Amino acid sequence: MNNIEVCFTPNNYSLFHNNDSIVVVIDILRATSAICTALHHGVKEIIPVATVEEARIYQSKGFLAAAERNGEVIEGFAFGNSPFSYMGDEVKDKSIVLTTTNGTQAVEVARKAHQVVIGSFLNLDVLCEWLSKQQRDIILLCAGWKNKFNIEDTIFAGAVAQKLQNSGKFSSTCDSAIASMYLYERAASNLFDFLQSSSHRRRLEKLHLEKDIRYCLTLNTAPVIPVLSGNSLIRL
Ligand code: 3SL
Repeated sequence: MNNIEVCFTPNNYSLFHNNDSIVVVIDILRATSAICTALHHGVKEIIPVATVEEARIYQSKGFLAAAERNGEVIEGFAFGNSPFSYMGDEVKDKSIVLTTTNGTQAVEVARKAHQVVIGSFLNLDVLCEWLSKQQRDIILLCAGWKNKFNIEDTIFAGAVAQKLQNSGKFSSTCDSAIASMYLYERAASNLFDFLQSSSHRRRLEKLHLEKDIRYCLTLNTAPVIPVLSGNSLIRL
């Protein structure tokens, strides 16, 4: 029986790290949803970087680069974090450097794990099916918001934890995993409504990004598993 744990914020990750575990990085609104969308729509690789400065260095070497902070595109970059920016012919077969407020920071802290994969509602079933065959402990790492807890990442962690437990191959004595599953059970029938008063839904709505929120909460529309290979996230 393998173990599932949920880490609510990147700054707690050192308490969970284990060289043998698979880490699933989760930033539902919107980084990990954008990454799944990109690889599903034919982007060759996403190179996640922690800082805008690193993204600018890649950009100066000719890379296509995307940068977001606080939900907005940083001046001088082609685009930010909207999944809709990663669907067209202009990004197909391209390598894209990406930095975001929380999602790419979470990838950074997990780099030394046995394997790092990306989770979102857009790849929920295919991800769970793959995880259930790996015979490894799983850490579900929520990107949160600037190292604070957030609801949407936790709900997704609960969805994965519940599916893995139902496979009969995993168990959990981790209170954050148990709490995540309770939250998912309450939210599952209408994710968008459940998030009505959540901080990031409100933040993105102020930026007129309701369409992005609704898309990021759809199930299984980008059924790929992005995996960290060297410095790049590629399709498994
Ligand atoms: O924090 C992140 O990585 C982003 O997903 C935040 S936002 O949705 O672009 O505001």
